[in-house]
Amino acid sequence: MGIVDNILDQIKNNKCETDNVFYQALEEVLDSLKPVLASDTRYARHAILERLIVPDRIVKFKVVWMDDNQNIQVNTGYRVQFNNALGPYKGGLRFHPSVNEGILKFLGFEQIFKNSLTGLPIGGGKGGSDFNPKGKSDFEIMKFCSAFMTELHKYIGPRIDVPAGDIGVGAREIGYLFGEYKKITSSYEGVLTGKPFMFGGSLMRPEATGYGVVFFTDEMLKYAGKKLEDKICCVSGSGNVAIHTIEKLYHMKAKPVTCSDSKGAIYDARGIDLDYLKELKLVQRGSLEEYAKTHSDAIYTKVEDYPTNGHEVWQIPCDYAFPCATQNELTLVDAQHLVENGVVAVTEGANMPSTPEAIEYLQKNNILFAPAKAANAGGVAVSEFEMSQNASMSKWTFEKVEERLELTMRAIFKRVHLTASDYGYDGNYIHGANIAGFKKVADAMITEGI
Ligand code: NDP
Ligand code: 2IT
Repeated sequence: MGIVDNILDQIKNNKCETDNVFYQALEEVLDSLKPVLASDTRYARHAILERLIVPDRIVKFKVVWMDDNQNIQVNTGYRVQFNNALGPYKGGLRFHPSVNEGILKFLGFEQIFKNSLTGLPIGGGKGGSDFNPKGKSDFEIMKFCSAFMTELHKYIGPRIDVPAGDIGVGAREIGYLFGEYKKITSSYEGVLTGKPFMFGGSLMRPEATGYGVVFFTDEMLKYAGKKLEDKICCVSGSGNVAIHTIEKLYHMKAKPVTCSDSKGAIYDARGIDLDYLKELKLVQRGSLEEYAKTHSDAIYTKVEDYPTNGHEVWQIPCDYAFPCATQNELTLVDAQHLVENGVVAVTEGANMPSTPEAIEYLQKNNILFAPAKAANAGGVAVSEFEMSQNASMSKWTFEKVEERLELTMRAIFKRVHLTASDYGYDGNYIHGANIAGFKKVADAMITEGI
């Protein structure tokens, strides 16, 4: 039995149920690394895998806050500081009732390799809470964020750990978190990214993940002699990543025809009405059901219990598919529908949105597949640009940020493509991303000693 199988076996025997997604992420990365470990014995000698799969630390804390009815509420907060070989821990905060340690370990683990792929000096981390922002007043969001930061501030800092947004955490939440950090520490510093522009946020951070997803796809398609122009695209989700993926697809003259939320999916054959979608989801924080009421040609399908159900988006014939909502939302059945309907490429905007069975099926059918840790790295890349701007007390223009984001995403594609080829995995961008991301972190760990 090889080292990888040994490690996976040990973890499998000891894992609890919430570790399922973490194990899924581990299994994929470690599988990719087999040839690297076989050809370079330094990694085994320095026990790199054994060290890499255990977070440096997990901070877990109680968050007590008062709701608008003056009831006291108790939630759990976490920060998983996974690996800082390449730079300060860096990664988002997720506020969603499903959040637990296993989900944050999976996200933190993925973040190590994603951040390494950007070529920027950032390590991997993730955090969040089981707090549900849905239906809460602005004041309640503020109270929760303040209470969360009362504990979190002890563990973060611009050279220690720099959180940002993720599901349920956008500029509003980051603003309240920053305000509380400043109050407690009396320090005005770039300790969070995704801040509103007026107090240190980078231009284009809100758009960065979605725009980056499309730049990456464009580069991948170019290599394959294909293009985005005039092509039908199916996108899932209707949050930060989905909306800005749709926006950049329009810039590239493609036609996005779907989006979804936790309650249902929209198919608008004329192309998603982006201005309306932004107003509905980002300003009013409403449900997509409203879209169908105001767009008589659009088809709305109600969904119970997303993402266990809710696969309508993947039944619409399209050239390119962009899962941008949450983990494991694109299953084997969805992959079968996509292939039957002639899909050419799938790009992951969300983190680990495709199940292993779906990926295997897509790859067997020669569908171009762009894995999340490479394709959605644009968000964290612009977060690092925000850290740079904060450190030098400067502001970059929109054009400068976009130019650097585009260069970064196209460079990530090339690195992933070349690495896949170097290891005999031509066109397998999962292996390419895992190996390229790993090698930089592992080499740094060796050089830094134990
Ligand atoms: P948002 O909170 O802005 O949007 C999430 C979207 O997914 C919403 O439309 C939400 O529906 C929908 N959704 C449906 N089901 C679920 C579910 N079970 N759990 C969570 N959301 C669900 O999040 P983001 O757009 O920021 O994040 C989407 C994905 O992209 C996540 O996987 C995240 O980790 C990843 N990502 C985010 C980055 C960022 O910069 N924000 C960077 C890189 C990756 P509803 O509107 O009903 O809530
Ligand atoms: O998954 C991700 O890359 C993010 N949520 C963004 C992290 C960041 O630090 O900007």
